[in-house]
Amino acid sequence: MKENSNKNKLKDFLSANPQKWYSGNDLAQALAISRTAIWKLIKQLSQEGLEIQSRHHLGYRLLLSDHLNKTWIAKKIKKDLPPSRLFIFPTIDSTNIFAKREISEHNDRIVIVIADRQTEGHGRFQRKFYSPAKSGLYLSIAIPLKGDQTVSAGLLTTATAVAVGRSIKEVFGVQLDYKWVNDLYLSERKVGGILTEAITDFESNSISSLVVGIGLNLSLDQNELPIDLRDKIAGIAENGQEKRNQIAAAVINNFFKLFKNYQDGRFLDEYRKNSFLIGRKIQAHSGQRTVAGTAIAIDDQGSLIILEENKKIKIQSGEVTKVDF
Ligand code: BT5
Repeated sequence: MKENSNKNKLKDFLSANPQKWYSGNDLAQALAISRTAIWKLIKQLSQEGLEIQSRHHLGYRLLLSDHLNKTWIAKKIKKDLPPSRLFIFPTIDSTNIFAKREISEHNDRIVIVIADRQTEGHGRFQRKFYSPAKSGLYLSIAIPLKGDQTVSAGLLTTATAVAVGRSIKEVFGVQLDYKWVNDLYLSERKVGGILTEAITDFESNSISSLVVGIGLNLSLDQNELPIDLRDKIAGIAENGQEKRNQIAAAVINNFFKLFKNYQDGRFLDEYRKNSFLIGRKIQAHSGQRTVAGTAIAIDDQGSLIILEENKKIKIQSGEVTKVDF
């Protein structure tokens, strides 16, 4: 039992400053145990999959690689974030499913959930979202709403896209393209998507919470991809998965920064600037309706405006199914 708690203490200690070297002596002092005990614990932690490097004159350090690091992410999430609970899983059915369940049971705090792999990752209309291990970031944020808070789905999804775009720019130095409304592209390949869902309170018939799911391919093995996705999707960077922790923290911080005032739509210019639909001939579906024409604008509610035979048509929800490049 004691050994277990020392093991967790050591894990937390190393995780608080990944990449930093600690001598065996420093660690022994910090945990008030012997250097031999430290050595044994390091061995155990390594066997459990934690990447700990050891060097003769330097000591030990935790590598901040593709291992999702809860302590590190929690530390990087800005202190002014609303009260939240953070969950990290090696494998889960779907982070959106988990977040929905958690927020339905405890509607008092935000739920943030990240997984290394999803077995039932999905997009809109229950379409499968390919979510293999050690490749991407699968993250959901569930937010309880106060009775009088209104929701604008178009603005929430576009704001989330901008939050992800800013994060990718910060960490990888590249700018994503947005394909209205929830798709994230890089060099004409889809590299991620957003799934926003609302939970309705049956009695008051109002939205009690929101769930925003973000799936990002950080690096994908093209040879492993399902055939139907091979020419369509890609990863953001070679070895991109090594920056998963940074990306996770950046996405969470940027999301909440925008979420505070997302309904003012001030971020929309950034979305428009990086939308690759404007000016292109497209086909879109909204409910039963198909619209074909030129995408001419994204309005102040995040709706897509299409010029079809000289008539301006506004699409509030739906999706673009064809784009002429
Ligand atoms: C989306 O749906 O693109 C939103 C995906 C949201 C996934 C996140 S992951 C965390 C959270 N938990 C979940 O279960 N979901 C969210 P949609 O626009 O419907 O696009 C789905 C289509 O994207 C599929 O039919 C494929 O064509 C394509 N696709 C599948 N896997 C993909 C991947 N890994 N990367 C890019 N495109 C993919």
